[in-house]
Amino acid sequence: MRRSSDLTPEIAEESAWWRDAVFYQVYVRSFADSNGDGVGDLDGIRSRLGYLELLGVDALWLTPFYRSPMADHGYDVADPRDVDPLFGDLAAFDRLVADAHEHNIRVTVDLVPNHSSDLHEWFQEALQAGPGSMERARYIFREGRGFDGSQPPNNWVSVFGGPAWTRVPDGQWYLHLFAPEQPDLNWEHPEVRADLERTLRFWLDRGVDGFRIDVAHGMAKPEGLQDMEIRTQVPGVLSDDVHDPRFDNDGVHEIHRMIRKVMDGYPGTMAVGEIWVKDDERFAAYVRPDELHLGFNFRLVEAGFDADAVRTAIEHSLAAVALTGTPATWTLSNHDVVRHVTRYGGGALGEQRARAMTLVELALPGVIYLYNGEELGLPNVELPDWALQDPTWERSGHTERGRDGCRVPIPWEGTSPPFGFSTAVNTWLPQPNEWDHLTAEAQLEDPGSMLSLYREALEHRKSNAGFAGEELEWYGAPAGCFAFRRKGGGLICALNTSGASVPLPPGQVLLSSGPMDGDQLPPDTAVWLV
Ligand code: TEU
Repeated sequence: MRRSSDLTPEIAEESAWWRDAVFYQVYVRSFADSNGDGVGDLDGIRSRLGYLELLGVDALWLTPFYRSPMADHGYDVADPRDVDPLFGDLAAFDRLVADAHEHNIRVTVDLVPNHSSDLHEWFQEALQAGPGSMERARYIFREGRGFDGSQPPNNWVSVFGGPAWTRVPDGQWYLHLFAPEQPDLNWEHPEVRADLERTLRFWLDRGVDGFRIDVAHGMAKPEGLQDMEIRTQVPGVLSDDVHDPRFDNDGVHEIHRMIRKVMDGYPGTMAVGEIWVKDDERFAAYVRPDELHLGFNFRLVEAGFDADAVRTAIEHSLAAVALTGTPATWTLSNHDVVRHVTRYGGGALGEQRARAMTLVELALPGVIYLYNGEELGLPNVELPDWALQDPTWERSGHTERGRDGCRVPIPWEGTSPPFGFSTAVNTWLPQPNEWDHLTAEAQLEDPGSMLSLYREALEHRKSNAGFAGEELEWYGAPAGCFAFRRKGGGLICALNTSGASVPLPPGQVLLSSGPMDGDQLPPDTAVWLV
């Protein structure tokens, strides 16, 4: 296992490997199952490292694999320093890190500091200890409002629907911005901070190369816990500029400075924050030199398949980090949002547009995060009610179907479920029978497949001088289209979201997302030129 002394700060600075890295988000329970229980696990990931190397990714982001009752599929952590038996054990984790490094792939892991599981020993102690105890002080317990305390302490709602407070038998209420099984930790408490530092060092000492920080805009709460402005909340949409007191409170930056201080003792490691903050200046505060190395922004996820909307998302994202010296971080999908093949219309059109947007994303300067099977062109799945497990489904009174549709296990080979994901036919979420044409096996040798497009694009991005530099310049373009040029290396990327073919910009076609229309760029297509 590597110790922090393996790299000198100078080498580490040079090896700021993450600044143009391609990460692959492994949704652990849906990537590959090694023991036939129908759920993905750590040894399953290890068995597919050759595929990930062939795909051409530089690093992995593993979603939570820690001990958890799985009320929110692992984002309710009962022990942040142990592996849940569902996914293996610490020895399996160590094997995975060692083998990934052998394949020249780095490993980053999820960190869930905003809340714990309600089965975490601390929360169980808090329930036993009663009001005013130091055990309760590790969480956010308050007396209720109303003459008998029967009303929640404020009007905050949970991201998953319903109130953000749950009352315990002795009459106090505790805060949970997500599910009741995810009580928010009190970040004013020294033991909470000390425990996170312990967790950071525990995984860094096991050789991880970094972290993805869950709800990085959470943790700090406003002193008075004042009421929020209740607006209709569209799930998965960036909150607008009206400040939401539940998130993005200034106290959060001291927490990120503490995290960064620990990580600076492990040169060559990095942290990316999940930051659902729309205001560019407030977003930029998270990636200052003494805070996070990178910050997810979700503008590309939120933009529809429209050249103007995509250009605005790109310009906004670059502007947000321009003053910080931090590269932008791009993603089209993750485990919380509808897969982009479906977002762009589904079926053949959705696939065609997803191919185009992949070339746009991979042409951009900075860091890329690919999501669990997007390289196979997987769509969102309309799962039957009986299969739904996302807490959103229950907490929204069966009005929000939740995120399971983007989490269906990857199809690897064969012509019917479980498509090589597992030896168990009953996988934790059912795979559609018609995924037989989407398996990695069916696509690997097909030059026209989505998988081949990703492999070729990633190869060019890694090796072609056209991708040098961090700045873009925009060309004039017909309505519904755009073209930008990487000012450093000269690569040009053009996108046509209009309804008709348009003339190509000048240059030699390096790669296109679909067939050209003579010397014209057809609709729903993107092209790279050098
Ligand atoms: O999601 C965070 C999240 O959903 C909120 O930040 C919300 O989307 C945003 O504030 C809306 O404006 C993370 C994980 O990615 C997700 O899977 C977990 O369910 C959640 O945290 C709780 O840990």
